[in-house]
Amino acid sequence: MKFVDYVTVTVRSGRGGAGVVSFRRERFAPRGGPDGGDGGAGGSVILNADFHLNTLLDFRYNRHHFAENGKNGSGSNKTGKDGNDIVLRVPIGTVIKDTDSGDTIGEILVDDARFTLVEGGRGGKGNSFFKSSTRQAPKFSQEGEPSIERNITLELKLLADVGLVGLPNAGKSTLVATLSAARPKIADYPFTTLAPSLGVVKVGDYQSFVIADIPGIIEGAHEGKGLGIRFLKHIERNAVLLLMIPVTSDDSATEYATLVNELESFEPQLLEKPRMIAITKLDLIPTEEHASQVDAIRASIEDDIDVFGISAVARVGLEELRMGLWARVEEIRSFGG
Ligand SMILES: Nc1nc2c(ncn2[C@@H]2O[C@H](COP(=O)(O)OP(=O)(O)OP(=O)(O)O)[C@@H](O)[C@H]2O)c(=O)[nH]1
Ligand SMILES: [Mg+2]
Repeated sequence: MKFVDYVTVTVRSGRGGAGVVSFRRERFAPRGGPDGGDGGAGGSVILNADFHLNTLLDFRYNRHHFAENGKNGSGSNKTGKDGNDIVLRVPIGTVIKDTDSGDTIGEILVDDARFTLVEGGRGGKGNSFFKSSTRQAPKFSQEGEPSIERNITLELKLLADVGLVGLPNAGKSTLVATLSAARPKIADYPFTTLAPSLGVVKVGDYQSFVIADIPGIIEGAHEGKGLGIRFLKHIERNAVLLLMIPVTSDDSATEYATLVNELESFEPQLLEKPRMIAITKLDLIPTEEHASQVDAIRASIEDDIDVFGISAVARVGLEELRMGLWARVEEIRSFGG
């Protein structure tokens, strides 16, 4: 399955129905007053945020979204039926652009937010609308407004404070499942996670930060191998990257260098984000070796950054990691990184 975080669609509003020219017919008054009804409004195409969603994949298979036209009015002052709107569900964090101008026209930030892409055309007025004291029998009516067509690009930008970076199987999803109420899929094969998802990590009673589970990153990711790295550019600018390396790695310093190199080759600015390291799966080595092993890895890594030892399964080091991430997130929130 291919994950989609970027899609272009064509949307079209419904045209307004026409107003009509009609005159009342009564049994004893062959030519009554004007009674042509108005046309109905055309349907709009509207985006609606849904927090359950985390991909734009559905749009890949369905690129044309044309709302219904309004129906024409009819005699006896009957207004035509409005065309139905099309409501497209999108994940939170979707950025909306006009494809042809390249301008950003909106952003979906909260659940249930709505954004109208193209407004349905208004219905035209029937001839009864144009009746006045000086014009008793207007013989004209209005057309409905035409439909509007627009090419729209949707881009998913994750709003996360912390992005998890690691080779497949590093334990990213397990950490998200342990720290938050999110329940990403976890399995002992690579590329279990195919699309990013978010989890909210609580800090005390009133505060929280958002952690993004991302597909694994592999060597060559910046050239398009694997899935994960392309999502990083959609993460909020001021996010902390948590690089995750299992304690069982043959060579954690090299694994760290690989991850850093992929980040840099893909987008040098990613290295300007603050980063930290979590050595995962500590339960796979004896407890008495935890501290010394983490120290040894810390010493082998050239950068001077925070290194946390954790086991999501045995619940080791999670509080320290949570508070360490929070301290950084808070700093960035108050001082903008
Ligand atoms: N022993 C042990 N196993 C763990 C721990 N954390 C994760 N695992 C196991 O490691 C395997 C991979 O875990 P995931 O959380 O799916 O790894 P991931 O980094 O999200 O992997 P991808 O989504 O494929 O990139 C699973 O079998 C987990 O049960 C841990 O703390 N200890
Ligand atoms: Mg995963």
